[in-house]
Amino acid sequence: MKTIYSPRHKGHSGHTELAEGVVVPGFEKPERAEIIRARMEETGLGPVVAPVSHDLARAKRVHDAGYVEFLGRAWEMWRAEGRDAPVAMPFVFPARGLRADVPPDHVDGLLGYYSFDAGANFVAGTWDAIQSSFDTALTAASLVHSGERSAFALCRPPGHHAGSMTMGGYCYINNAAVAAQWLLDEGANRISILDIDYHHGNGTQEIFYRRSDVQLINIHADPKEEYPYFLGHADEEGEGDGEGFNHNYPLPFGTEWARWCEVLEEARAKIAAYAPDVLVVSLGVDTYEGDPISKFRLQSEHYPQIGERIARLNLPTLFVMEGGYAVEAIGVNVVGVLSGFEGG
Ligand code: SP5
Ligand code: ZN
Repeated sequence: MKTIYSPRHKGHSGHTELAEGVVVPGFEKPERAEIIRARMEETGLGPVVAPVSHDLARAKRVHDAGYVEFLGRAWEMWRAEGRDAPVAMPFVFPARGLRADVPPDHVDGLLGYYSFDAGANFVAGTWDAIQSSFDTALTAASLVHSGERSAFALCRPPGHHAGSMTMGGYCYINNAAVAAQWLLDEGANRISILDIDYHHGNGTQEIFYRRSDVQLINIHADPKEEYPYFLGHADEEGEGDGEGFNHNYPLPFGTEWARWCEVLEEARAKIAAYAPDVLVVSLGVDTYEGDPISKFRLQSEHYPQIGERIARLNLPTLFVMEGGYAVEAIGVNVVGVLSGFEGG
């Protein structure tokens, strides 16, 4: 299996986030991708290759055009205010009772207008990293489209929290959604997205909620007690044409392999019944017991078993990197899934 990777992700570093009332270094940091790449090379599972540049028009197939353009301008607008702060972050949001239909002109207003939380911040290299992550997803998608059984998009920053016009949760462009749309535009009829990140993929759900050409399955911590709190309940089944094509499996804190795996089997049955042309896996390993921000209890030995079970669907499969913050184990866990898939 080829891994698509670009060192340009490293420009997105040095940012901070709010956690438990304190500004702390971002959990979503460059070491994550570097450790995964090193592990991939060490295990010899396949070559690591650079992405090919793609037109941002492909991002605008699932994102608002003004939103994508703002992502490209945010850092220079921040600098134009004469600020020295190395991190641009929002602090005001168009929540209930405020107008969400008029984009402001000022960068502080725009950062909040296009965000659902304060978790997607900008430093000087962020936009370049976002573009490389987008290119990585589409380059991997094109490998699968041209007949490879699988590919791994080592995307950083991740994407599944990014909605059609909202960033948040470390995500800006929704790489899995952009890849799924690209595959449809290139001739696929149906795509399944299996999101196994610990957090609900609210952005991907929002993007495809009214569509029947993308089946979305999410296995995640119950939003009643975990981030992103405001989407991911079991009764969200899709709307309009999308009715019945969205499946959420919220699970409690402390969920262990036995239960998680039962749910994976339900997900596999749903995917098999839908019979997609391609399976896109939003691959987060923040389900790991040692994850610093998460509360499931999967162990490293379980990740190859996830890969094996996904492989048994016997579908062209695109893995897209999402979360996972236990850097000491992230390489073993991610490459565990991929090697389980290759062996299965
Ligand atoms: C892609 C992805 O996995 N995004 C996750 C975004 C989670 N944002 C909220 C993090 C809350 C962190 N709480 C810190 C607890 C430390 N003990
Ligand atoms: Zn996550």
